[in-house]
Amino acid sequence: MSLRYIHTEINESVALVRIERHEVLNALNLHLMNELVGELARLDADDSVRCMVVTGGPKAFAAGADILEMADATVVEMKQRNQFQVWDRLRQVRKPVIAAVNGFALGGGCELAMACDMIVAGEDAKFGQPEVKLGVMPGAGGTQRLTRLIGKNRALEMLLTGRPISADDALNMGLVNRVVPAETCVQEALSLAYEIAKQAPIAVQMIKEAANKALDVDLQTGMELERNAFYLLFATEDRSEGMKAFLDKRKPVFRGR
Ligand code: DAK
Repeated sequence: MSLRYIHTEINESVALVRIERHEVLNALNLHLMNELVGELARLDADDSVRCMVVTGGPKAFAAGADILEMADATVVEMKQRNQFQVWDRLRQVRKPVIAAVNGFALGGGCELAMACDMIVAGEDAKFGQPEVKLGVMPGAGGTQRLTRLIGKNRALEMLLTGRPISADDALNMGLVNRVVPAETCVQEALSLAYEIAKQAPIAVQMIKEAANKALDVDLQTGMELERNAFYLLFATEDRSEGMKAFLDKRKPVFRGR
């Protein structure tokens, strides 16, 4: 099915998902968000895909939610739109998603990048939560994820001034995994994705789930969850293959079973 704002290419078990609404710096309107999350959910269910990369254009990953779409909305209209649902669905994606960010990642765009599991940033990337300048606040996890990732004081400086930070500052604060030349950003994210796609898929998904839980639960609960997931992996064919391949001194062939 062809989508209006989202274009996907699949290569060697990795899906590259491009947001293409460049005329408005990839502003995330409802239609676009529904397409994006629908596409990620579809790829999540596709056995031929093991890892995904989400990217935008050279000038913007995404400059936030579509301000035009929100400008005249009433509380009732905002509530009826139920935008949270689509962001909640994004959290249900089990396979790793890497954001390749060039240019602006502002407001909902920064929240989208943070909703991914890792961020590779081009050296020209700019991250920010400028909602305060519009008289609102982040609505898709900005106050929560940013605080967890970079700490409350630094997060508050960004959230309360609305001032964007550079890719290098984002790296120093732990918001992104690495900073690379802008023109190689997508390729670097794809290389990371290919490396992950070679690992045992069920282990990869369980590691993602456990690491995400680490941010939500106390240490004891997290350790128990990790232990149970660890035991469960002993039921997979990939676990037998991985250990056998090591002992045979050859590369494992993981089938996701
Ligand atoms: N929405 C709509 N259009 C946008 C836009 C946006 N966020 N950002 C840029 N555009 C449009 C501009 O209006 C302009 O359109 P034309 O005038 O050409 O028709 C075109 O993109 C190019 O932008 P500029 O001419 O402004 O380009 P510059 O290089 O001069 O400036 C900029 C780039 C990124 C600094 C500037 O465009 C800018 O400040 N944009 C707005 C950034 C922003 O405030 N973002 C936060 C939006 S609020 C929720 C979930 C999420 C959210 C809310 C609720 N729920 C789950 C309920 C999120 C809220 C937000 O993100």
